[in-house]
Amino acid sequence: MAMLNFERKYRVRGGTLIGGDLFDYWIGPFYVGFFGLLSAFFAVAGTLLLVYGAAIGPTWNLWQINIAPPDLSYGLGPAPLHEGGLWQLVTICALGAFTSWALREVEICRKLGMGIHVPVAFGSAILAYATLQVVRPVLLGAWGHAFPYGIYSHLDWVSNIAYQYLHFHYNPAHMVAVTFFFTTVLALALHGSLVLSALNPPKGEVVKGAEHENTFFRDNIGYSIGTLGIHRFGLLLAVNAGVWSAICIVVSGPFWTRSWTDWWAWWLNLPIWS
Ligand code: UQ1
Repeated sequence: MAMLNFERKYRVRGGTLIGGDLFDYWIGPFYVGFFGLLSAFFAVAGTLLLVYGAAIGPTWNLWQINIAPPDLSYGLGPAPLHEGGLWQLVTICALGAFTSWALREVEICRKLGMGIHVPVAFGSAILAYATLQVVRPVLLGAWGHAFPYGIYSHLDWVSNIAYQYLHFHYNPAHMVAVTFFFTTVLALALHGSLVLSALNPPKGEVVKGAEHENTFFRDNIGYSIGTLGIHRFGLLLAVNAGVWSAICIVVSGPFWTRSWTDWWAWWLNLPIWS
């Protein structure tokens, strides 16, 4: 891909977190950096380990390939390669790739003199993954509590954990997380459609701007959050979806072991009913 002529101006030196100028270069359109190389290394290593796991497994059926965590009896110790050790290495590679990618984003932000909002937002997704695969298993005392790497197997894991708490949808933090996910989708649909409606008018009509966007929502619901505000609101919604996902799974087991329907007994037990 050819470098756009204005890009030269933005390909500035420095802003790296480690290594100085050593890896401060681009390959085609991509910034490399120390964390770019590290992220690529972990991604390739993790993928090869998954392919190896599939090769020693019983099937090449893409839906049924399964790289499982160690048995609960291994606790938090290292497991033999073919008995969950692969899963442990893949998890290290995944976390290495995700955090390196976030730090590469930070380096790009620093080069451009921008805020680090994008890597912080990505951080909420990394947090949710790390909570599922590391924090909760550590609190429960075994890697076997983490989910397996496989299309059907991870779905079965989710289903089984959900039934372990009878009705997972009664988990109040899960309710909050789901609400944030849906509200994120609503906000992006409203924002995307509003911007397209203003910038892509019917043939022959002049392009509209922020005044029209504000007026649409003032006419419609009596309030406009504004063109900067909608992006702050979207970030708040999306980050909270990740954070509440982490909360809803980390409380399940380490802090609440019974049915999530039982948790609501606090409501029935309020003294106001007697
Ligand atoms: C909005 O008010 C606004 O400001 C003009 C936008 O900016 C382009 C938007 O995209 C959206 C969706 C809204 C409406 C959102 C709320 C929360 C009132």
